[in-house]
Amino acid sequence: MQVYLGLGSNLESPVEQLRAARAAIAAVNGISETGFSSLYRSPPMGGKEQPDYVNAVMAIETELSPLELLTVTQRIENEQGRVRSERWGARTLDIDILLFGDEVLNLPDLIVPHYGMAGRAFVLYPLFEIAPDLEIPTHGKLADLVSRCPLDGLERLSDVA
Ligand code: ROI
Repeated sequence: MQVYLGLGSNLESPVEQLRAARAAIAAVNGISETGFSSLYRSPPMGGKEQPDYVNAVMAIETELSPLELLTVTQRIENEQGRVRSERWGARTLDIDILLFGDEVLNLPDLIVPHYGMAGRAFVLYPLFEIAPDLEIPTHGKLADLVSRCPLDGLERLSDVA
């Protein structure tokens, strides 16, 4: 299954956090990396005063089920010091399952396509960079979503993670 993951960090060397997350994800049995976007800097979305984020999107091919993959992403978040304190708060690492093939999932712990992705510049632009022809289930063409989404201060940091 072709899957896209959204990665974000705004604490404790965000670039290093994303690098470590990429390596940890790619090292899992049943997952292989098929793409990785540039790194992007983005102002925090959501009210709280907090540092800018570094965001990226990773493409993987996986044999895992959606919930098996969720367990993996949560383990890696926890291993990288994620503390789930406040909603919308700063975090060392966030890994979101954006798309799972063309599946639409409404499970108690997992909603796919990711509920906020269609309006978030820090998800749409990196995703468009590595998969410009995607159709997003229930949302339509990625290219159309991007063209309707303001940059909101998003800046590309580099071409390699
Ligand atoms: N804001 C940005 N720019 N990037 C994120 O990854 C991000 N993640 C979050 C909230 C707090 C909603 N804001 C964010 O979880």
